[in-house]
Amino acid sequence: MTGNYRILEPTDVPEYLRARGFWGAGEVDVHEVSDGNLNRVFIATRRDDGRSVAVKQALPWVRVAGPSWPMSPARADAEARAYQRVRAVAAETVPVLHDYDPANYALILEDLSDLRVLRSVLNEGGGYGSVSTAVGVFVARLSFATSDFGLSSGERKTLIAESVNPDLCKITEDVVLAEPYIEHEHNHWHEGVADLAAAFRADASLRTEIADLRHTFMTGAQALLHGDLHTGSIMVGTRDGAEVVRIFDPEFSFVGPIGFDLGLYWGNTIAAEARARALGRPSTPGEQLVLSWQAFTTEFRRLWPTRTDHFFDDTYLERFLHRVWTDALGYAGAELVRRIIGFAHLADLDTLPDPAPASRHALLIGRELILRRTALPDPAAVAELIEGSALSSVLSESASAGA
Ligand code: SR1
Ligand code: MG
Repeated sequence: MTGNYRILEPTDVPEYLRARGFWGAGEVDVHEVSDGNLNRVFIATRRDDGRSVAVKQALPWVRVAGPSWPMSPARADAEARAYQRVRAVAAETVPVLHDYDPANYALILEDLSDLRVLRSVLNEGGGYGSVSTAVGVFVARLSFATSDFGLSSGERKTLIAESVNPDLCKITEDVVLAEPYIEHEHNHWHEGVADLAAAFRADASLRTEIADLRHTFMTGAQALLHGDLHTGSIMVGTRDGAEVVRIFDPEFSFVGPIGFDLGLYWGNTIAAEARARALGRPSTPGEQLVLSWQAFTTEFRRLWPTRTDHFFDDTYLERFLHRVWTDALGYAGAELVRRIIGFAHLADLDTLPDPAPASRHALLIGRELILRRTALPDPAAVAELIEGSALSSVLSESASAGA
Protein backbone atom coordinates (compact mmCIF):
# COMPACT_ATOMS: atom_id res chain seq x y z
CA MET A 1 0.00 0.00 0.00
CA THR A 2 1.39 3.45 -0.82
CA GLY A 3 2.05 6.05 1.89
CA ASN A 4 -0.16 8.61 0.13
CA TYR A 5 -3.30 6.50 0.15
CA ARG A 6 -6.18 8.81 0.98
CA ILE A 7 -9.62 7.49 1.79
CA LEU A 8 -12.11 9.74 0.03
CA GLU A 9 -15.18 11.23 1.64
CA PRO A 10 -17.97 12.73 -0.46
CA THR A 11 -16.74 16.27 0.26
CA ASP A 12 -13.26 15.35 -1.07
CA VAL A 13 -14.51 14.13 -4.43
CA PRO A 14 -14.92 17.45 -6.35
CA GLU A 15 -11.36 18.52 -5.56
CA TYR A 16 -10.08 14.99 -6.16
CA LEU A 17 -11.68 14.94 -9.61
CA ARG A 18 -10.17 18.32 -10.47
CA ALA A 19 -6.75 17.05 -9.41
CA ARG A 20 -7.24 14.08 -11.76
CA GLY A 21 -7.99 16.48 -14.62
CA PHE A 22 -11.76 16.26 -14.59
CA TRP A 23 -13.85 19.27 -15.46
CA GLY A 24 -11.88 22.24 -14.06
CA ALA A 25 -13.83 24.85 -12.09
CA GLY A 26 -17.56 24.58 -11.43
CA GLU A 27 -19.90 23.14 -8.85
CA VAL A 28 -20.00 19.36 -8.50
CA ASP A 29 -22.64 17.45 -6.52
CA VAL A 30 -21.62 14.15 -4.96
CA HIS A 31 -23.63 11.37 -3.40
CA GLU A 32 -22.59 7.96 -2.17
CA VAL A 33 -24.15 4.85 -3.73
CA SER A 34 -21.99 2.15 -2.08
CA ASP A 35 -23.95 -1.07 -2.34
CA GLY A 36 -21.54 -4.03 -2.65
CA ASN A 37 -19.72 -5.71 0.20
CA LEU A 38 -16.25 -4.30 -0.39
CA ASN A 39 -15.89 -0.75 -1.74
CA ARG A 40 -17.19 2.81 -1.70
CA VAL A 41 -18.78 4.34 -4.78
CA PHE A 42 -19.69 7.99 -5.34
CA ILE A 43 -21.61 9.60 -8.17
CA ALA A 44 -20.28 13.06 -9.03
CA THR A 45 -22.39 15.33 -11.23
CA ARG A 46 -21.51 18.72 -12.68
CA ARG A 47 -24.18 21.19 -11.75
CA ASP A 48 -23.93 23.23 -14.97
CA ASP A 49 -24.31 20.60 -17.68
CA GLY A 50 -25.23 17.42 -15.75
CA ARG A 51 -22.17 15.45 -16.88
CA SER A 52 -21.35 12.77 -14.34
CA VAL A 53 -18.90 10.01 -13.42
CA ALA A 54 -18.71 7.28 -10.81
CA VAL A 55 -15.73 7.25 -8.44
CA LYS A 56 -15.07 3.82 -6.94
CA GLN A 57 -12.46 3.40 -4.23
CA ALA A 58 -11.20 0.20 -2.63
CA LEU A 59 -10.91 0.50 1.14
CA PRO A 60 -8.20 -1.32 3.11
CA TRP A 61 -10.93 -3.52 4.57
CA VAL A 62 -14.22 -5.19 3.65
CA ARG A 63 -16.71 -2.28 3.65
CA VAL A 64 -19.58 -4.15 5.27
CA ALA A 65 -17.35 -5.57 8.01
CA GLY A 66 -15.11 -2.55 8.69
CA PRO A 67 -11.45 -2.57 9.84
CA SER A 68 -11.97 -5.88 11.69
CA TRP A 69 -11.74 -7.59 8.26
CA PRO A 70 -8.65 -6.06 6.59
CA MET A 71 -8.36 -6.43 2.82
CA SER A 72 -5.66 -5.07 0.51
CA PRO A 73 -7.02 -2.25 -1.67
CA ALA A 74 -4.81 -3.63 -4.46
CA ARG A 75 -7.99 -5.35 -5.65
CA ALA A 76 -8.63 -2.06 -7.50
CA ASP A 77 -5.54 -2.85 -9.63
CA ALA A 78 -7.18 -6.14 -10.64
CA GLU A 79 -10.39 -4.37 -11.53
CA ALA A 80 -8.61 -1.76 -13.67
CA ARG A 81 -6.60 -4.46 -15.45
CA ALA A 82 -9.75 -6.47 -16.13
CA TYR A 83 -11.54 -3.48 -17.64
CA GLN A 84 -8.56 -2.85 -19.90
CA ARG A 85 -8.53 -6.47 -21.08
CA VAL A 86 -12.29 -6.62 -21.60
CA ARG A 87 -12.25 -3.40 -23.59
CA ALA A 88 -10.35 -5.20 -26.36
CA VAL A 89 -13.02 -7.89 -26.84
CA ALA A 90 -16.33 -6.75 -25.35
CA ALA A 91 -16.08 -2.98 -24.82
CA GLU A 92 -19.81 -2.48 -25.32
CA THR A 93 -20.67 -4.73 -22.36
CA VAL A 94 -18.67 -2.91 -19.64
CA PRO A 95 -18.65 0.66 -18.34
CA VAL A 96 -16.05 3.03 -19.74
CA LEU A 97 -13.01 3.30 -17.45
CA HIS A 98 -12.12 7.00 -17.71
CA ASP A 99 -9.15 6.90 -15.36
CA TYR A 100 -7.38 4.70 -12.83
CA ASP A 101 -5.45 6.16 -9.90
CA PRO A 102 -3.29 3.35 -8.48
CA ALA A 103 -1.93 5.54 -5.66
CA ASN A 104 -5.43 5.89 -4.20
CA TYR A 105 -6.91 2.64 -5.55
CA ALA A 106 -9.64 4.66 -7.21
CA LEU A 107 -11.35 4.10 -10.55
CA ILE A 108 -13.22 6.85 -12.36
CA LEU A 109 -15.92 5.15 -14.40
CA GLU A 110 -18.88 5.83 -16.63
CA ASP A 111 -21.88 6.72 -14.47
CA LEU A 112 -24.40 3.89 -14.81
CA SER A 113 -26.96 5.38 -12.46
CA ASP A 114 -29.48 5.74 -15.29
CA LEU A 115 -29.50 1.91 -15.36
CA ARG A 116 -30.70 -0.50 -12.68
CA VAL A 117 -29.09 -3.46 -10.98
CA LEU A 118 -30.48 -6.65 -12.54
CA ARG A 119 -31.08 -8.25 -9.13
CA SER A 120 -33.34 -5.36 -8.08
CA VAL A 121 -35.26 -5.52 -11.37
CA LEU A 122 -35.81 -9.27 -10.98
CA ASN A 123 -36.79 -8.94 -7.32
CA GLU A 124 -39.51 -6.51 -8.34
CA GLY A 125 -40.85 -8.95 -10.92
CA GLY A 126 -39.11 -7.54 -14.00
CA GLY A 127 -37.63 -9.67 -16.77
CA TYR A 128 -34.17 -10.38 -18.11
CA GLY A 129 -34.56 -8.95 -21.59
CA SER A 130 -31.51 -10.13 -23.50
CA VAL A 131 -29.21 -10.26 -20.46
CA SER A 132 -28.54 -14.00 -20.47
CA THR A 133 -27.50 -13.92 -24.11
CA ALA A 134 -25.26 -10.92 -23.38
CA VAL A 135 -23.68 -12.76 -20.44
CA GLY A 136 -23.00 -15.87 -22.56
CA VAL A 137 -21.42 -13.80 -25.35
CA PHE A 138 -19.40 -11.76 -22.83
CA VAL A 139 -17.98 -14.86 -21.11
CA ALA A 140 -17.21 -16.50 -24.47
CA ARG A 141 -15.38 -13.45 -25.86
CA LEU A 142 -13.39 -12.71 -22.73
CA SER A 143 -12.51 -16.33 -22.06
CA PHE A 144 -11.61 -17.23 -25.64
CA ALA A 145 -9.42 -14.13 -26.05
CA THR A 146 -7.52 -14.80 -22.82
CA SER A 147 -7.23 -18.58 -23.13
CA ASP A 148 -4.58 -20.71 -24.81
CA PHE A 149 -6.86 -20.57 -27.87
CA GLY A 150 -6.75 -16.76 -28.13
CA LEU A 151 -3.18 -15.98 -27.05
CA SER A 152 0.24 -17.45 -27.74
CA SER A 153 1.78 -19.60 -25.06
CA GLY A 154 4.14 -16.80 -24.03
CA GLU A 155 1.40 -14.16 -23.92
CA ARG A 156 -0.63 -16.45 -21.71
CA LYS A 157 2.15 -16.80 -19.16
CA THR A 158 2.44 -13.01 -19.01
CA LEU A 159 -1.33 -12.68 -18.55
CA ILE A 160 -1.39 -15.26 -15.77
CA ALA A 161 1.46 -13.51 -13.95
CA GLU A 162 -0.10 -10.05 -14.36
CA SER A 163 -3.54 -11.16 -13.25
CA VAL A 164 -2.81 -12.80 -9.92
CA ASN A 165 -5.34 -11.53 -7.39
CA PRO A 166 -4.47 -13.38 -4.20
CA ASP A 167 -6.64 -11.59 -1.65
CA LEU A 168 -9.87 -11.80 -3.61
CA CYS A 169 -9.20 -15.38 -4.74
CA LYS A 170 -8.77 -16.24 -1.07
CA ILE A 171 -12.16 -14.69 -0.28
CA THR A 172 -13.79 -16.94 -2.88
CA GLU A 173 -11.81 -19.99 -1.79
CA ASP A 174 -13.08 -19.37 1.75
CA VAL A 175 -16.57 -17.84 1.65
CA VAL A 176 -17.81 -19.62 -1.48
CA LEU A 177 -15.86 -22.86 -1.60
CA ALA A 178 -15.20 -23.87 2.02
CA GLU A 179 -16.88 -22.03 4.90
CA PRO A 180 -20.51 -23.10 4.24
CA TYR A 181 -19.40 -26.73 4.68
CA ILE A 182 -17.65 -26.25 8.04
CA GLU A 183 -18.39 -24.49 11.33
CA HIS A 184 -17.36 -20.85 10.74
CA GLU A 185 -18.21 -17.55 12.41
CA HIS A 186 -19.04 -15.99 9.03
CA ASN A 187 -21.90 -18.41 8.42
CA HIS A 188 -25.50 -17.58 9.26
CA TRP A 189 -28.88 -18.80 8.07
CA HIS A 190 -32.61 -18.53 8.45
CA GLU A 191 -33.81 -20.79 11.25
CA GLY A 192 -36.02 -22.60 8.73
CA VAL A 193 -32.96 -24.10 7.01
CA ALA A 194 -30.91 -24.93 10.13
CA ASP A 195 -31.37 -28.68 9.63
CA LEU A 196 -30.07 -28.49 6.07
CA ALA A 197 -27.09 -26.33 7.12
CA ALA A 198 -26.16 -29.00 9.68
CA ALA A 199 -26.73 -31.81 7.17
CA PHE A 200 -24.51 -30.09 4.59
CA ARG A 201 -21.71 -29.69 7.14
CA ALA A 202 -21.95 -33.38 7.97
CA ASP A 203 -22.09 -34.59 4.36
CA ALA A 204 -18.70 -36.10 3.51
CA SER A 205 -19.44 -36.61 -0.19
CA LEU A 206 -20.59 -32.99 -0.56
CA ARG A 207 -17.38 -31.86 1.13
CA THR A 208 -15.25 -33.91 -1.28
CA GLU A 209 -17.05 -32.51 -4.34
CA ILE A 210 -16.65 -28.95 -3.05
CA ALA A 211 -12.97 -29.69 -2.45
CA ASP A 212 -12.74 -30.72 -6.10
CA LEU A 213 -14.43 -27.50 -7.28
CA ARG A 214 -12.23 -25.47 -4.92
CA HIS A 215 -9.07 -27.08 -6.24
CA THR A 216 -10.18 -26.48 -9.82
CA PHE A 217 -10.78 -22.83 -8.89
CA MET A 218 -7.24 -22.65 -7.45
CA THR A 219 -5.47 -24.42 -10.31
CA GLY A 220 -7.64 -24.30 -13.44
CA ALA A 221 -6.04 -21.29 -15.16
CA GLN A 222 -8.15 -21.49 -18.33
CA ALA A 223 -8.93 -17.83 -18.99
CA LEU A 224 -9.39 -14.37 -17.45
CA LEU A 225 -12.62 -14.32 -15.46
CA HIS A 226 -14.88 -11.57 -14.24
CA GLY A 227 -14.72 -13.50 -10.98
CA ASP A 228 -17.99 -12.37 -9.32
CA LEU A 229 -20.58 -12.47 -12.09
CA HIS A 230 -23.80 -12.45 -10.09
CA THR A 231 -27.00 -10.54 -10.89
CA GLY A 232 -25.79 -7.66 -8.68
CA SER A 233 -22.81 -7.18 -11.04
CA ILE A 234 -25.06 -6.42 -14.02
CA MET A 235 -26.88 -3.17 -14.82
CA VAL A 236 -29.77 -3.03 -17.27
CA GLY A 237 -31.95 -0.37 -18.84
CA THR A 238 -32.50 1.55 -22.06
CA ARG A 239 -30.61 4.37 -23.71
CA ASP A 240 -31.98 6.13 -26.77
CA GLY A 241 -34.69 3.46 -26.94
CA ALA A 242 -32.20 0.58 -27.12
CA GLU A 243 -31.69 -2.10 -24.47
CA VAL A 244 -28.44 -1.69 -22.54
CA VAL A 245 -26.58 -4.34 -20.50
CA ARG A 246 -23.42 -3.46 -18.56
CA ILE A 247 -21.35 -5.98 -16.60
CA PHE A 248 -19.32 -4.24 -13.91
CA ASP A 249 -17.26 -4.82 -10.75
CA PRO A 250 -14.61 -7.25 -12.07
CA GLU A 251 -12.41 -6.81 -8.99
CA PHE A 252 -12.34 -10.59 -8.40
CA SER A 253 -10.83 -11.05 -11.86
CA PHE A 254 -8.04 -13.60 -12.27
CA VAL A 255 -7.11 -16.43 -14.63
CA GLY A 256 -9.30 -19.32 -13.56
CA PRO A 257 -11.86 -21.89 -14.71
CA ILE A 258 -14.33 -20.48 -17.24
CA GLY A 259 -17.20 -22.38 -15.65
CA PHE A 260 -16.89 -20.21 -12.55
CA ASP A 261 -18.29 -17.11 -14.29
CA LEU A 262 -21.17 -19.02 -15.92
CA GLY A 263 -21.87 -20.92 -12.72
CA LEU A 264 -22.14 -17.83 -10.53
CA TYR A 265 -24.61 -16.33 -12.97
CA TRP A 266 -26.62 -19.56 -13.13
CA GLY A 267 -26.77 -19.90 -9.35
CA ASN A 268 -28.20 -16.40 -9.10
CA THR A 269 -30.77 -16.99 -11.85
CA ILE A 270 -31.90 -20.15 -10.05
CA ALA A 271 -32.28 -18.17 -6.81
CA ALA A 272 -34.31 -15.56 -8.70
CA GLU A 273 -36.55 -18.35 -10.06
CA ALA A 274 -37.02 -19.69 -6.53
CA ARG A 275 -38.20 -16.23 -5.47
CA ALA A 276 -40.55 -15.93 -8.46
CA ARG A 277 -42.10 -19.32 -7.69
CA ALA A 278 -42.53 -18.45 -4.02
CA LEU A 279 -44.38 -15.27 -4.99
CA GLY A 280 -46.55 -17.04 -7.57
CA ARG A 281 -44.92 -15.16 -10.43
CA PRO A 282 -44.37 -16.87 -13.78
CA SER A 283 -40.95 -18.47 -14.21
CA THR A 284 -39.50 -21.05 -16.56
CA PRO A 285 -37.05 -23.32 -14.72
CA GLY A 286 -33.56 -23.15 -16.14
CA GLU A 287 -34.53 -20.82 -18.99
CA GLN A 288 -31.76 -18.29 -18.35
CA LEU A 289 -29.21 -21.07 -17.93
CA VAL A 290 -30.17 -22.42 -21.36
CA LEU A 291 -30.01 -19.00 -23.01
CA SER A 292 -26.62 -18.11 -21.56
CA TRP A 293 -25.15 -21.55 -22.28
CA GLN A 294 -26.38 -21.45 -25.88
CA ALA A 295 -24.97 -17.95 -26.35
CA PHE A 296 -21.66 -18.94 -24.75
CA THR A 297 -21.17 -22.08 -26.85
CA THR A 298 -22.33 -20.42 -30.08
CA GLU A 299 -19.87 -17.56 -29.65
CA PHE A 300 -17.03 -19.83 -28.50
CA ARG A 301 -17.58 -22.10 -31.54
CA ARG A 302 -17.69 -19.05 -33.83
CA LEU A 303 -14.28 -17.98 -32.51
CA TRP A 304 -12.76 -21.49 -32.57
CA PRO A 305 -11.45 -21.35 -36.18
CA THR A 306 -9.38 -18.29 -35.18
CA ARG A 307 -7.50 -20.18 -32.45
CA THR A 308 -3.77 -19.58 -32.19
CA ASP A 309 -2.86 -23.23 -31.75
CA HIS A 310 -4.40 -25.77 -34.14
CA PHE A 311 -2.98 -28.70 -32.26
CA PHE A 312 -6.25 -28.30 -30.34
CA ASP A 313 -8.64 -30.04 -32.73
CA ASP A 314 -12.44 -29.98 -33.07
CA THR A 315 -12.86 -33.10 -30.96
CA TYR A 316 -10.91 -31.41 -28.20
CA LEU A 317 -13.26 -28.41 -28.41
CA GLU A 318 -16.20 -30.65 -27.52
CA ARG A 319 -14.31 -32.14 -24.59
CA PHE A 320 -13.30 -28.67 -23.42
CA LEU A 321 -16.85 -27.29 -23.60
CA HIS A 322 -18.15 -30.31 -21.71
CA ARG A 323 -15.63 -29.61 -18.95
CA VAL A 324 -16.78 -25.97 -18.79
CA TRP A 325 -20.41 -27.18 -18.58
CA THR A 326 -19.68 -29.59 -15.74
CA ASP A 327 -17.63 -27.03 -13.79
CA ALA A 328 -20.32 -24.38 -14.28
CA LEU A 329 -23.02 -26.64 -12.84
CA GLY A 330 -20.88 -27.30 -9.79
CA TYR A 331 -20.13 -23.60 -9.24
CA ALA A 332 -23.83 -22.77 -9.70
CA GLY A 333 -24.58 -25.20 -6.89
CA ALA A 334 -21.83 -23.77 -4.70
CA GLU A 335 -23.15 -20.24 -5.29
CA LEU A 336 -26.66 -21.27 -4.21
CA VAL A 337 -25.40 -22.93 -1.06
CA ARG A 338 -23.08 -20.13 0.05
CA ARG A 339 -25.77 -17.49 -0.56
CA ILE A 340 -28.11 -19.26 1.88
CA ILE A 341 -25.90 -20.69 4.63
CA GLY A 342 -22.65 -18.74 4.16
CA PHE A 343 -21.53 -15.13 4.75
CA ALA A 344 -23.13 -13.08 1.94
CA HIS A 345 -26.83 -13.69 1.38
CA LEU A 346 -29.31 -12.72 -1.34
CA ALA A 347 -32.10 -10.17 -1.09
CA ASP A 348 -33.92 -12.44 -3.59
CA LEU A 349 -34.58 -14.97 -0.84
CA ASP A 350 -34.10 -12.96 2.37
CA THR A 351 -36.87 -10.48 1.52
CA LEU A 352 -39.53 -13.12 0.88
CA PRO A 353 -42.39 -13.09 3.42
CA ASP A 354 -41.16 -16.56 4.47
CA PRO A 355 -37.66 -17.21 3.10
CA ALA A 356 -37.55 -20.81 4.31
CA PRO A 357 -39.42 -22.84 1.64
CA ALA A 358 -37.69 -21.19 -1.33
CA SER A 359 -34.32 -21.30 0.45
CA ARG A 360 -34.72 -25.00 1.20
CA HIS A 361 -35.60 -25.71 -2.41
CA ALA A 362 -32.63 -23.69 -3.65
CA LEU A 363 -30.27 -25.40 -1.19
CA LEU A 364 -31.37 -28.82 -2.39
CA ILE A 365 -30.95 -27.81 -6.03
CA GLY A 366 -27.49 -26.50 -5.11
CA ARG A 367 -26.50 -29.75 -3.48
CA GLU A 368 -27.71 -31.78 -6.47
CA LEU A 369 -25.82 -29.56 -8.91
CA ILE A 370 -22.62 -30.06 -6.93
CA LEU A 371 -23.00 -33.80 -6.46
CA ARG A 372 -24.43 -34.71 -9.88
CA ARG A 373 -22.69 -32.19 -12.11
CA THR A 374 -21.01 -34.88 -14.19
CA ALA A 375 -24.28 -36.81 -14.62
CA LEU A 376 -26.38 -33.90 -15.97
CA PRO A 377 -25.71 -34.03 -19.70
CA ASP A 378 -27.54 -30.94 -20.93
CA PRO A 379 -29.73 -27.95 -20.01
CA ALA A 380 -32.88 -30.10 -20.28
CA ALA A 381 -31.63 -32.33 -17.47
CA VAL A 382 -30.94 -29.28 -15.33
CA ALA A 383 -34.39 -27.83 -16.05
CA GLU A 384 -35.88 -31.15 -15.00
CA LEU A 385 -33.88 -31.07 -11.79
CA ILE A 386 -34.99 -27.53 -10.99
CA GLU A 387 -38.60 -28.19 -11.91
CA GLY A 388 -38.71 -30.80 -9.24
CA SER A 389 -39.37 -34.12 -10.89
CA ALA A 390 -35.81 -35.20 -10.26
CA LEU A 391 -35.82 -33.29 -6.99
CA SER A 392 -38.92 -34.90 -5.53
CA SER A 393 -36.95 -37.97 -4.54
CA VAL A 394 -34.38 -35.79 -2.80
CA LEU A 395 -37.09 -33.85 -0.99
CA SER A 396 -38.74 -37.00 0.27
CA GLU A 397 -35.36 -38.41 1.25
CA SER A 398 -34.55 -35.35 3.30
CA ALA A 399 -38.07 -35.31 4.80
CA SER A 400 -37.66 -38.91 5.93
CA ALA A 401 -34.15 -38.19 7.23
CA GLY A 402 -35.61 -35.36 9.31
CA ALA A 403 -38.59 -37.48 10.52
C1 SR1 B 1 -16.47 -10.63 1.97
S1 SR1 B 1 -17.06 -10.43 0.43
C2 SR1 B 1 -18.33 -11.56 0.16
C3 SR1 B 1 -18.83 -11.51 -1.21
O1 SR1 B 1 -19.06 -10.20 -1.67
C4 SR1 B 1 -18.63 -10.09 -3.03
O2 SR1 B 1 -19.59 -9.48 -3.81
C5 SR1 B 1 -18.35 -11.50 -3.48
O3 SR1 B 1 -19.50 -12.14 -4.00
C6 SR1 B 1 -17.90 -12.13 -2.23
O4 SR1 B 1 -17.96 -13.52 -2.25
MG1 MG C 1 -19.08 -6.77 -6.40
